[in-house]
Amino acid sequence: MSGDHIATGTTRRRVLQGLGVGALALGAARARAADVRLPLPSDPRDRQMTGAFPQKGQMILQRTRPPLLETPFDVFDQGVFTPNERFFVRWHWAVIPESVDAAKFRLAVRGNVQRALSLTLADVLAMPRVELAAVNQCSGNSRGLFEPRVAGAQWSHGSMGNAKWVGVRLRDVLDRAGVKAGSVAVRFNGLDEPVVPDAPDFMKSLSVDHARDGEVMIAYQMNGEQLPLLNGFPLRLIVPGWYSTYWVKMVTDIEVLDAPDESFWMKTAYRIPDTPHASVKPGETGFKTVPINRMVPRSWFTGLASGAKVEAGALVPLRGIALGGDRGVKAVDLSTDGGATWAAAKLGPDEGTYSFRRWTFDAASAPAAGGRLAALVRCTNADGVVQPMQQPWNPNGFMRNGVEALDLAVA
Ligand SMILES: Nc1nc2c(c(=O)[nH]1)N[C@H]1C(S)=C(S)[C@@H](COP(=O)(O)O)O[C@H]1N2
Ligand SMILES: [Mo]
Repeated sequence: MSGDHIATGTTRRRVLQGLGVGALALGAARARAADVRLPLPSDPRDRQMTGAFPQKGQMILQRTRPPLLETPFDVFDQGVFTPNERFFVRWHWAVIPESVDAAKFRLAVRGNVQRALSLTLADVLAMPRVELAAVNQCSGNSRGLFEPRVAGAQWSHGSMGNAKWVGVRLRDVLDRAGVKAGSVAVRFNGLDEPVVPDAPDFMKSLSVDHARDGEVMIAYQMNGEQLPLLNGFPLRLIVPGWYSTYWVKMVTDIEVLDAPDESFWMKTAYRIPDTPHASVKPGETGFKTVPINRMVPRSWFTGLASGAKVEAGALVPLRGIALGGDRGVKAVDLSTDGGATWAAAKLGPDEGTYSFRRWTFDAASAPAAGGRLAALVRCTNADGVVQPMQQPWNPNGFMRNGVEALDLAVA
């Protein structure tokens, strides 16, 4: 069990100190000028960087309370796995425990089951262990690029991250409790709480079949370490291929339901238009909605950002990362003629269906006469689903996955 050891005392002290330091540093940060300009279509684009949050390195500060921390995009150029200290952070409510006592922590499994359980961390660690690489992507990743602009956190592309998760199958935990016939959904709740008592506690649910598919897991390790507190220490749900709204952090309560989950975060929030690409026209109303669910393919340029200068006549190597969504990456293609023709990029090692995949493209030619070098990147997943040329739009700013462009200045 040593590899799975979850520290108790040290985590608690470190976290408490960290939040204290954070509050001071944030006070100082307010007086500072902006550190970073996000590639958003309209202002405000400027953000401050912060190193003030416990177990986190330099992050883009999107909001202080509750913390919304974005991963600086250059991190995605450094490797397909996102280091824990640079992994993005998003919480809905500000009442988040500043520490979790691993010895006292319990995971309850209850509701429509044969035996209600109250598991210690040691109980969980003693169960068969599984490992899986998977991208955790916020439904609103890249929301700040929506045109026309929509309300909500104005993320650039950094509310996503990829990690190797180690934990136990949710199915094994549910089987231990014995899901009763007639169950329809399984609901997950974490230790965080709303600031005001009548606000809806953050909870999400999955269908019983999905919860028992053998891939959904309860993770206690992220990239070989215990989870950072802000990413859900000590346990979080991993729902491979689905948006991270379902990846409930600090999960402490699992309830098997014999009726559909009618609570706020399923019935009202996190719903998408039931249309192709979850897209509607700005101003359109009266469309049917469904809970957000599977991720769709995406791809990004890393290393070079729009606006960078390259030499006239140069051969410019391009590289980046891709994500297949709920299926693996089948192909990544590049176009330098606005999408008229496409050429295949080389794919890097396959780290698993739900992981980021590195891609490289030997070289695009910068025009000898100068001007611009514009490139497009497009991912096709193993189901043949292709990124659309046009960016989808919906009023919540969810599921951006249109083809992204790199626009270089040639001189
Ligand atoms: N307990 C709890 N889990 C949660 C949330 C939350 O507010 N509370 N937010 C969800 C959403 S919308 C996102 S984007 C991810 C963010 O995961 P991260 O902070 O580890 O990057 O956590 C998910 N799990
Ligand atoms: Mo999210």
